[in-house]
Parts: sequence; structure tokens; C-alpha cells
Amino acid sequence: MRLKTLVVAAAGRSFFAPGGAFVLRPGRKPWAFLLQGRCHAQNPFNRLTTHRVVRTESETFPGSEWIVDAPDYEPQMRHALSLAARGRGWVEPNPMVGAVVLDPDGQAVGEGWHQKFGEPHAEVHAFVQAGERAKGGTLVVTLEPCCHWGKTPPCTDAVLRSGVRRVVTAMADPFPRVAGGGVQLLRTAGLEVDVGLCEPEARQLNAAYLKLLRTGRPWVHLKWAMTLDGKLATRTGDSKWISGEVSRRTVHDLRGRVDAILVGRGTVVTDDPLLTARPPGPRIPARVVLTRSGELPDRCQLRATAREFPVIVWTAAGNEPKLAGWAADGCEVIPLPTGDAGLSVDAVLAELGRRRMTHVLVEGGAAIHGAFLDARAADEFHVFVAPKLSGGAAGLTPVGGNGVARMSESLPLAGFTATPSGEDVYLHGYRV
Ligand code: AOF
Ligand code: ZN
Repeated sequence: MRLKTLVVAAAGRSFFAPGGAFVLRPGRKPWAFLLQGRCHAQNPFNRLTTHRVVRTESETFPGSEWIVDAPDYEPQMRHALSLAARGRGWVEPNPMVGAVVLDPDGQAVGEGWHQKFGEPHAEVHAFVQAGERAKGGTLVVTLEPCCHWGKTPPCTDAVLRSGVRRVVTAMADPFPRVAGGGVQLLRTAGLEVDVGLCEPEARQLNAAYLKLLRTGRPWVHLKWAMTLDGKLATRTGDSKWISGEVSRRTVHDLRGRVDAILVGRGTVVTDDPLLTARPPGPRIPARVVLTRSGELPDRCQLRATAREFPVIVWTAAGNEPKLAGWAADGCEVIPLPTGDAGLSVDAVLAELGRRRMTHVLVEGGAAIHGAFLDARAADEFHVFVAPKLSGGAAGLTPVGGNGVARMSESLPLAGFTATPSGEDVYLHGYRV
């Protein structure tokens, strides 16, 4: 982060900055600033501004020297991040972006977010609301403004037209046609541009967008529901239903904002799932089946609805003829060369990524979960635990595959939460 550094000298009654002399607010002790992570200052025009304390030279002797960045836009950035999140499911494969425009007094006079793929970017909505009041003010935006012609004109044009003097953004946009160019263009035009406020939160928000750009692979969610004794089904394979109504609603919400729902052959054979979002969400996910053998039932819900909702089947090269009926019914059948390890999870993800799919939801069964885990290809986990026990050594557990030999090799999760979900518990976390 490029900091505007202001050095506060000796017990911090006053300090000098590139913008002029600043006087700390009377009555504020420097240690209080450290505790709050903020300090208040008055500029020569008697206007109170808030600054964020980034580092003290000496924590043992607080007040000896302070380095603060100027001024503090964290609350506005957090608001912009929450605005951005409203685009979830609507904007992909674009990033979610939120923006707040402040007038020269720091009052919010406009806000907006990227609402739908192909439609105006966040900044444009915020500037329309702000109008003339943006002049001399600040744009707080969760992603570097774009500087390219895509489906809409460059946001940097809108920033320059608005008359704001300063732009505070959470992170640079790694999209190749932007990639720092927006920041550079605005700085060259004489605007102050700060990059990096709330960057971890902004990266988390757009983790899937960033992964797709970095690796060409979509973000992979693994989801399952299990009994309290860790079973996906009884010894006879019966699995209807494990989780309750509230949990199933959460799953349908998730289905409605992903690009693909992926299952293995076993799930198609035993569950005959439809794999649609009910009620529908912002996206219509493709239904993806992985079957090395190519032996899928002739009659099932997926095949019967393939002309309404797309179905893609991956099978081992040479087995496509077994799926001729599926292809005739409108399913896309894709052959894949296979080695001993079966269908390559990475090859499938690479193709989904090539189609600019941002989120894939893997819904079982155990063998497919195992294949994704063995390939270290899962990014986010959604597990519903129901308060019931079905027992039986033959009852399937959620993750097959090879697994690891030592507990120390197991996959740790970050951001792990456990939330009540009706009668169930919803466990959620991310691959570290
Ligand atoms: C911004 N503000 O709100 C968004 C940005 O296809 P387009 O024209 O919509 O452009 C998509 C690219 O623009 C996308 O990949 C990303 O780099 C940027 N998205 N930029 O300044 C926004 N959504
Ligand atoms: Zn833009």
C-alpha cells in the first residue's frame, strides 16, 4: 500500500504533512490513538479529519513518533464491500465491485455496485447519484477502476469527468487489460490514488474471480449432508433425506449462483437427481456428470431435461458411443484420455475455466469428493450435519479416494464456522 505518511513528533501535539500543518485534537493522548488505531486531526482550515495509525516508531514510548495514513476511509470501504456483495451470482465471470463517492467534506453523496454482467460498472452508478457533488471529493472503490473498453466504457473516464481529486481502492485489478493501468492513468492525470485499504477482505470477496484469472480454473465448492455418525447413506444406499428443509434451502441458494453442478456416475444411478436450483437463482448452472465407464441410465431426470438445462458428460475416450442416446437427447459428451487415476479432475476444471465458469459445486458422491480432495482441487466446503445416526460399517462416508497417510498431511480449513441450520448444523470453511 502506498501510504501518505505523516510523521507526528514528540507527544504528538502537532505535525507536518505534505498537505500542510496538522494539529492533533486537544485532549487526545497519543496512546489513545494507538489503542483505537485511529487519530483525529484538524487541518489548517479547521476541518476535522480522521487518520488511521499504521505504525508507531516506538510502542514503548508512545507518542515519540507516529506514522499514520491520511485520512481514514475504512468505514466507507467496508460499506463499499457490502454493496459489492449484492452482485454475487449476477456479475460472474466479472468481479463484484462496490463504490462510494464522498463530497469534499467527506459526506457520502453517491453509491453503487456492479449489478449484472454486461451492465454498468459500480463507479458509474455511484457518480450518477453524486452528480456535481463529487467535484473535489473522493471515490472509495473496492477494485481498481478499469481503463479499457469492455462491454462498457472505461471507468477511469467516468472518474476524471466526475471531478473527484482522490481515489481510494482496496486492490489492483489483475485483469490483463487493466493490471495497474487504471491507477497509473489516474495518477498521471494528477489524482491521489491509494491502493490497499481492506485488501484482504476485497481479495476474499473476489477469491473466485482472482483464482480464475490466476489459474484458469473455477472455484470449487464441495457440499455434502451427513448423519451425526458421518454417513452419506444407509447400508442400502438410501439417502433421502439426511438434512432438513432449512439446509436444503441453503443448498438451492448456492446452486442458483454457481455455473456448474458436478456429480459422479454413482449419484446419477442411485439418486436420479435433477440438479437445478429451486427456486431459480441468478444463474442457470450446467449439470456435469463424470463417468469413466460411460454407463449411465437410459431414463433419468438429467437426460430428460437436457434441452431445458444444459448437461455435460465427461467420459473416458473410447466410451462415447455408449452415450450416443444422451448426445441425441441434447447432452454434450466430451471424451477425455485417462490413465490409471481415472478422469483427470484438472482437465475437467481447465475446460470449465476455459468456458469462463467461475464457481463449480461438487455434489457427490464419495468417490468424486475423494477425487477432488486427492487432487487438492477443492476451495470451499459446505457440510450439513443432521442430528440422526444411521450406523452400519457399509454406510458410505462422505469422502472416498486415497486420502492421506498421516493426519499431519490432512487438509486444514480456514475461516471455519458452525451455524445452526434448522435442526442441522452447517459447517463451512475454506482451503487454507
Ligand atoms: C470496474 N468497476 O464495477 C467492474 C470492473 O466486460 P466488462 O466491460 O463489464 O468488463 C469486465 C472487466 O472490467 C472485468 O474483468 C474487470 O477487470 C473489470 N470490472 N471494473 O472498474 C466494476 N465490475
Ligand atoms: Zn470499470
